[in-house]
Amino acid sequence: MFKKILIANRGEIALRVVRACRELGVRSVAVYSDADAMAPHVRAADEAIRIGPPPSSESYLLGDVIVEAAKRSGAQAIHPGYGFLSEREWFARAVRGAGLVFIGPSAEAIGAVGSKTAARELAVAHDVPVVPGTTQALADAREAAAIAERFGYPVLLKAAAGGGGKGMRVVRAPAELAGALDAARREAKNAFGDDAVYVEKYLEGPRHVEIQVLADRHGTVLALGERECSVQRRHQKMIEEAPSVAVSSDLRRRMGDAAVRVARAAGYENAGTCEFLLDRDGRFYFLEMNTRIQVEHPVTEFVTGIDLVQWQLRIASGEKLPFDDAIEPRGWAIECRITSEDPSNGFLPSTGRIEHLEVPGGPGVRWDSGVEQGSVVGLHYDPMLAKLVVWGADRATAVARMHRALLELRVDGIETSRDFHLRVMEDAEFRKGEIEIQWLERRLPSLLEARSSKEERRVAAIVAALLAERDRADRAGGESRVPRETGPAAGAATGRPDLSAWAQLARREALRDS
Ligand code: MV4
Repeated sequence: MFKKILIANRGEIALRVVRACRELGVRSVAVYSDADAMAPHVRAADEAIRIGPPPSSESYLLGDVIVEAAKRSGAQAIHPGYGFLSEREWFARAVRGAGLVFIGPSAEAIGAVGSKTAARELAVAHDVPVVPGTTQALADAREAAAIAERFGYPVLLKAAAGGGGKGMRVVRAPAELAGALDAARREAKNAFGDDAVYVEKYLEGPRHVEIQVLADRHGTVLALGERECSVQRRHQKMIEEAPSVAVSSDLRRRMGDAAVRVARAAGYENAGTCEFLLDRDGRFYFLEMNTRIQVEHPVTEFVTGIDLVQWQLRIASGEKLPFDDAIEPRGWAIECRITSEDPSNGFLPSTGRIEHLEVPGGPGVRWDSGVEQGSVVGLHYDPMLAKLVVWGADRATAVARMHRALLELRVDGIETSRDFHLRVMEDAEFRKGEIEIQWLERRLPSLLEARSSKEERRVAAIVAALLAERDRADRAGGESRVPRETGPAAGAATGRPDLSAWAQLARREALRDS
């Protein structure tokens, strides 16, 4: 095992890697930008090195600076986390070139599945189903029309270099094709510097299901089951779970075999994920392979009992995977991504200081966070503050536990996605597992106007009771135990806080039937 590694990331994933290091007796070196000088991941690591000013482009994305920091610190390996440099082929090569170990797949394996069309061709060559379509870049609208005719409308134009839904256009009729092709090309050119676009048949309302893979350098490639990631908005996942209600043992085995074939064909080593679309008839289609540890890896850890980040380090140091059989999930895990976004305001990023933080705990609860009370949340990095992950014996138990854990969570000072997640946990369709990739966007309006959660009503009832107590005390001419200075500043002019607006709201909320 390594004696010391450098973690080329920040926030919750950097802290997650520090924890794995400590359990393995490996020394950890954090890197940080000026915005993160006091961050939890920096204090948690054994050593820390400043790499630049707050913008990622001048800090966490500077591969050379990070490799230099690793060499200077005496680290033997670099863990890239997710995002930033984690899937850059050139970075994996630069790390190796500096005589260090990249904790992830080889540069060649990243290259083999890095482009959408390359991964698609690899899959086809190894009997892994893909959505019907082509891989060749379209020459012009005439060729696009001919191919669309062959597969039938609706079709989806996709950027070959694509990712995150950029350069994608649904085309429902021939008349829309030329315009959509221009738009897809322009977007692809802007985002990836490559305007190659190809055609697939468009699938309506599939689920997004992915398979976790672990591969060592001794020829063992394992599929560790699926994650259901359909609850997403604009290609940002909000909630993930393992297993998926839509995946039987038999389907799990077939999807796992397909993922293992892709990983083997790519010469894959370390942790990776194969993404699939799963249609209503249980047919699955390979989309792409992610060559990093993913945000949602804890749900797989909960249901398999396997520490994926520890295994990333073990594999990179040459250990052999000791498991060989197909692993069946035990129980159910759900993750909510707690972000500094305001769901009632179009998910606008919210910034400021976390004035007060109460973190959930108790049975089956995991809180992976890169922030703490007092942290200042700005706009330089991803809005994900923390991942709240729970485990339960079955899905209903896990949903109830997530609801309870969200009730325990309190973040003051910035807006977060917490209330939105509470409402999803209360939603009848979600509770039945009736979700697909368009579910959230379709249901968002009704989720946001859903009546306030039970907890809000409880708080309101308490406020109403306190106010009633004060009114009684006023009438009796006595001194109330409810202090007046806790009210809003509305009464500043009179010197007496005016609580009437709160009182009205509280009574209305408290009188709603539960
Ligand atoms: C699709 C599709 C429907 N039909 N391909 C979106 C990003 C990229 N990774 C692939 N994506 C999709 N490809 C065909 N032929 C629908 C999506 C899609 C999607 C996929 C996974 C997770 C979220 C999604 C949200 C919208 C569309």
